[in-house]
Amino acid sequence: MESISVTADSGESITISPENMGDMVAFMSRYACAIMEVETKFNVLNAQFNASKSYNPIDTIKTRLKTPESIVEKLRRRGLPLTTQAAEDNLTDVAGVRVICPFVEDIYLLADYLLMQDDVELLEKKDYIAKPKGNGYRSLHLIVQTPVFTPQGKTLVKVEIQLRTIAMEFWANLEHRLRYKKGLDPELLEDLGGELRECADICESLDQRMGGIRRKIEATTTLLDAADKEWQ
Ligand code: 0O2
Repeated sequence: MESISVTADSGESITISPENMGDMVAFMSRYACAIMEVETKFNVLNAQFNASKSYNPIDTIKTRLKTPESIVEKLRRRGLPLTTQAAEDNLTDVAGVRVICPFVEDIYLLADYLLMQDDVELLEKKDYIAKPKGNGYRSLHLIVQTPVFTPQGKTLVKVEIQLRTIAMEFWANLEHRLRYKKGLDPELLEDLGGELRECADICESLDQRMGGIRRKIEATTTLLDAADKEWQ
């Protein structure tokens, strides 16, 4: 087997020798498996809510495994050794799971039920819904650790989970495009940033109003259900 070269967007590259290749493959595979574990946990929660309440708190789940190129870039940026051990010890976003929910309440409900599970350990929580970022970004971020069973035994693997509503996802995707757009006129960049800030407020107010409507519908449904039962 020949050495392979991994080149980051910045142009910097590292060469992975055949001896280290197995280590790299095992490393990536552990994170891919941790993504599967966490994604399954959310799918199971969604199925259980569907069975007990005829309601799906999850609209979509997206997953992403960081590429070796961006792992190298992040390690270099932080001045860390370019090793899988350094990545394991210092990077929390090699495995990413994004859960998109219809309503804000669903986000906290899912986070609570996930963290109740005894094989999920919360390492860090950033609530950008309670405290949005200056640019308007909102989402709930959890860094968790969960076991992955390999032929060599059990390893604990970190996964970054982002929970957000459909409106937050819509906003974040557009803002992400702006953030990575190269060569934009600074004045236009500032204008668009300002517009996005306003859109973030609109998204927040939309999430609140939609949640309010849903609560009213549910209260009515419960009353109607009770009335239906009386006539059976
Ligand atoms: P990408 O391209 O989506 O992967 P760290 O993750 O350790 O580097 P940080 O900034 O403390 O550092 O983590 P944080 O705030 O939890 O953000 C991690 C990820 O959340 C980001 O990953 C984005 O996916 C998302 N995010 C955070 N802030 C914003 C924001 O202002 N706008 C958008 N659109 N997304 C955001 P990456 O690696 O930055 O980007």
